Amino acid sequence: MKRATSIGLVFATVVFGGFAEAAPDAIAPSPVASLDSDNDQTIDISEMGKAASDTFDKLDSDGDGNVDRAALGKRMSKNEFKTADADKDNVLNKNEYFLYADSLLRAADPDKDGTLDEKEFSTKEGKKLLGLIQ
Ligand SMILES: [Ca+2]
Ligand SMILES: [Ca+2]
Ligand SMILES: [Ca+2]
Ligand SMILES: [Ca+2]
Repeated sequence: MKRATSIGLVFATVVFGGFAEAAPDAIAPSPVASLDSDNDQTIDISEMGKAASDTFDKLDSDGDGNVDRAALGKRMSKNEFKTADADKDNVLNKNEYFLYADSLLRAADPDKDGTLDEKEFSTKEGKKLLGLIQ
């Protein structure tokens, strides 16, 4: 996994080399980088939770602490919404939203180290999680 990551980085550096010279901070734009506030190349639960919380607040435009399925749009299918809506009141509160994101994080984390790297984010669950929290 480490090997694959460094090959990916080399590739990205070559591809984005031109940009990197102009803007050193913008090397290899990736979904992980945009969420990785401590820059360890992985997303842990607190970074995920922060992104989920920000996104939830954005979706909850009336600020009542709930989002309905329409507000989530393509982020969740009908069945996923049902699964996430633990108390079956047809809206998700932040806790339900977070727990669902957490279940995706765990599903996308086969090595169970509690963090997702770039490769884990490219799995089906990882992509779903990214779509949900961004
Ligand atoms: Ca991190
Ligand atoms: Ca609301
Ligand atoms: Ca609910
Ligand atoms: Ca992992």
